[in-house]
Amino acid sequence: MTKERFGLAVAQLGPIHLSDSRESAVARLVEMMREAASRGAKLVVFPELALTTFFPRYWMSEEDAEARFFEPSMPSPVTQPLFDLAKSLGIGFYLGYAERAADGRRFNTSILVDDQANIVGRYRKIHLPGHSDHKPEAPFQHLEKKFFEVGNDGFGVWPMLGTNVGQCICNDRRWPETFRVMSLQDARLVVLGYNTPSWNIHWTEPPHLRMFHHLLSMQANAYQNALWIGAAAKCGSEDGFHMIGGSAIVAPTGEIVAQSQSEEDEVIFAAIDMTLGDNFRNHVFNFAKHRRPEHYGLIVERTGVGTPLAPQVE
Ligand code: CDT
Repeated sequence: MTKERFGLAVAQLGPIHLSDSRESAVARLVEMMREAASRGAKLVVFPELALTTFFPRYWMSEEDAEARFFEPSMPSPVTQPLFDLAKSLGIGFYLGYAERAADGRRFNTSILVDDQANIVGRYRKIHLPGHSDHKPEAPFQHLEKKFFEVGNDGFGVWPMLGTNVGQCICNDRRWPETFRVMSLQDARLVVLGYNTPSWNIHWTEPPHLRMFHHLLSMQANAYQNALWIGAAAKCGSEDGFHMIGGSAIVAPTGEIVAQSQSEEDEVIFAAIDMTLGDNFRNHVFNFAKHRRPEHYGLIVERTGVGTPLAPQVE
């Protein structure tokens, strides 16, 4: 592998059922971390909420959810083997989990851990999808707005493993602002985990569009920000509730260089060229030269449509 190449692995998880223990989830992550390291990975990306089933699909009280699915510390006794193995193999990782903070607040969180098992970056999910009320008519719930607060750390980028790594979580990948805020901090690689149900409870959407929009979002954002993206699914049927796979490594060209083939535990790998984005960064997406922030004010002034339009020219 030449000096410029960065070994990136994405470790997709198949289903985690309600009855599965956190220990069994960690054992699966440990096994995939070993495989990632054996294939030359410097960093392995695990999914969103990787230690439990995707519990926001179930109606329950916040207290119940907290007792059953949240981590009050990280590393925790149950995740310590992951940190120990990362250190002994010299590999970094991204991990998503439900965080109960010291002040009692709850977040949908991910961390970046370096090859010495130090937590170097924490991200708390900002674009929380779903609802907070009970929808008994729906086939399942999507209660992220009930169980989690909106993240309060912003979108960060961390120097690690010889490059600049940004992180986000699932629904964030559909929003161009997520990636632009990170690319303005010189992110070269953005990693994320996701749990994307195959059915939309809010409107009828053919399942094939779920995969299309997932890949479209990442391909467009990788290209428009000249960065690499590594995205890890938790997928397959969790107790009868199906979620899409499609874990992928996407290049700054917008091309997919690796994609999972199953809906099970599966490691994908690419030796990625960290110079591949340079042409885009230096030319078509030379931000310093071509961006026009004086015309982008509405991006931060308006949440949505509804305030007055631009004055009409007579
Ligand atoms: N976990 C998560 O954020 N899931 C959402 C489902 C939203 S429905 C469009 C996602 O964006 O995949």
